[in-house]
Amino acid sequence: MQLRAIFLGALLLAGNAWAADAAHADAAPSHSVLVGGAVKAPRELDVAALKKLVAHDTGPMDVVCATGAVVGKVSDFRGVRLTDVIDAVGLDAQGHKDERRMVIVARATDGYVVTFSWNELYNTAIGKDVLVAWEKDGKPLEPHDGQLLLISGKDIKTGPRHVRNLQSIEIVRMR
Ligand SMILES: Nc1nc2c(c(=O)[nH]1)N[C@H]1C(S)=C(S)[C@@H](COP(=O)(O)O)O[C@H]1N2
Ligand SMILES: [Mo]
Repeated sequence: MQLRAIFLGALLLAGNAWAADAAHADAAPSHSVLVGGAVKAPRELDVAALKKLVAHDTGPMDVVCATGAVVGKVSDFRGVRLTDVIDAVGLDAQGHKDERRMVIVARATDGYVVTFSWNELYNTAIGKDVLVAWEKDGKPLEPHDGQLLLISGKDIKTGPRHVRNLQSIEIVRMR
């Protein structure tokens, strides 16, 4: 009876480990972010290129799933503002009214996608805390996060726009 319980316990533990791995297994590790769409010229930036921009830290924050579950406690994400990344590449805006049409699409290697608007990034307080990050808790990201992730630190639920394995930023001009 006791042996059976131990065996079942071990099976459960192994199952959990497998499930945790499987949850991340679909995503290839990202190593750079391609910024394209309504920009002057598309550009691919890796960690070294991003480190040439001004770095910012989120400070302590929770990663909270849309369900409300706290899925991560982080003391710091370090990266650069998404607005600084877009500005470094150069938005292709035809006058100041054109910017308002822009939707910013962040995509991961596993096909996970989230969106921002130009106004949200450049014209609300949320924008200042949207980072393309290469460091978590003072260390390079874990392999399952890739080399780059995106985080929106001021979101109510921070999980949804915590994009592991960030691969591209596309600027879409709405018609
Ligand atoms: N690339 C990628 N990022 C993702 C997801 C995903 O499926 N793929 N899931 C999101 C969800 S639903 C949540 S709650 C958070 C949780 O972070 P974690 O998966 O690192 O625990 O990541 C988000 N980022
Ligand atoms: Mo989630």
